[in-house]
Amino acid sequence: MSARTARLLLVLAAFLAGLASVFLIIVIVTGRNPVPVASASAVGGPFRLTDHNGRTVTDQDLRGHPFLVFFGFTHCPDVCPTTLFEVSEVLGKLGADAARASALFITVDPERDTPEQMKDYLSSFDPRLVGLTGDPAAVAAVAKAYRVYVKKVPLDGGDYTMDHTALVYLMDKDGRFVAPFNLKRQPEDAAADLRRYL
Ligand SMILES: [Cu+2]
Repeated sequence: MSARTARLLLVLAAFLAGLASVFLIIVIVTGRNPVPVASASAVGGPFRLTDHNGRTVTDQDLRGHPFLVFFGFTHCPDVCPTTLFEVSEVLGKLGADAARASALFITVDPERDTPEQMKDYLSSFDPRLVGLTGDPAAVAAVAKAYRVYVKKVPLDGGDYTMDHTALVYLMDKDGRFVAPFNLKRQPEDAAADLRRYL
């Protein structure tokens, strides 16, 4: 092997190693919040859960209004609070029109997220946000209907966290899935987008 070929191979090896590490980082980063792909009609469905005031809420109660749905949990370190803050900003920009739309925060951690815990947690966000919880089977069924990935991950010391899909779903007034709702834009733009479905 000539010195030149050896050097080329070395460069190639370094390049591939770099590529592999970049790929690994992408997998690790996205692996925390896998986004399942599903057709529109396959997202959403009937549910019966309990809101943060202890009242029963079903999908039928939401008919006639578009709504946003986000799945998460109150012990979430950053994705959930950031998303709920962004949704709060959109509700703020909707102003009075927010009365004709809903924004749901459905827990993926019913074990810890009791209605009281949800109420306490949501007090930091727009008061129009509705926290929903229920028995584990009911919550698992809703998560499944929305094609939400949920995984309990044990932490050192006996604690645990939840890996979960971090999409916000926009549902229309008939309860049909429209599209993932983009919050990475100006809140007034997101509000204008939501207003089109009122
Ligand atoms: Cu979260």
